Amino acid sequence: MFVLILGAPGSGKGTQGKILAERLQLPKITTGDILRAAVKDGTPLGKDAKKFMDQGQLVPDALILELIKGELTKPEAKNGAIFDGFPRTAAQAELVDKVLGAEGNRLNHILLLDVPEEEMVRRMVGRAAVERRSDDTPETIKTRLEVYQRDTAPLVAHYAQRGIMRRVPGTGSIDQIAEEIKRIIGR
Ligand code: B4P
Repeated sequence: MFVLILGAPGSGKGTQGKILAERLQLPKITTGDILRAAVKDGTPLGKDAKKFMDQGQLVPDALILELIKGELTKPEAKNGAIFDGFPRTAAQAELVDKVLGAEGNRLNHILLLDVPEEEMVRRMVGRAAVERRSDDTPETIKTRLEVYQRDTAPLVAHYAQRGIMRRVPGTGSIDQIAEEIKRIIGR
């Protein structure tokens, strides 16, 4: 089963993706975590990506597409995975379909976490106080929300046409949202 969790920054993708992956016993592929690890390790990808991440911009597709392809073709993701943080652009969405399709697979569920902007900002500001992520500053949060509207929100219309996208109200407790996701997916 391949599940995509879609949503703006701070909508709870990472949080719900982790719960879902543990429950379904599937790997979770999170481009944000992979990129942050690359930055921490000082790899060439990390060095290139850091500039964009610190400004709240997307890391260019030229750097991301190979990374996604590599993750999707790992043996552990052969029978299913939870995708969190990608696709974020039309080119990434196209690649996901292509790589899954080559193995006779497809996205089975697309969950769109729907959260008002003020709440997302509140969460990211709260996280900044705890985790000190370099992109959780007020200025960068604003840019990330704008970039989401410009580059990623168009994917919502694209996926809605397939009839497998469900809007999940993303406010309420983490457990309530996880229960709603369980109800939608049916397991
Ligand atoms: P991400 O790591 O994907 O960051 P994000 O969009 O902020 O989501 P995240 O998963 O961290 O937060 P969540 O909503 O779960 O990306 C970071 C950067 O990496 C991007 O800006 C970009 O530069 C780059 N990048 C990543 N993927 C890319 C790609 N494919 N292409 C190009 N660039 C890419 O949670 C936010 C907070 O809310 C948490 O503190 C959480 O505890 C809290 N929370 C969650 N649910 C809650 C609830 N119900 N109630 C209260 N708080 C809640």
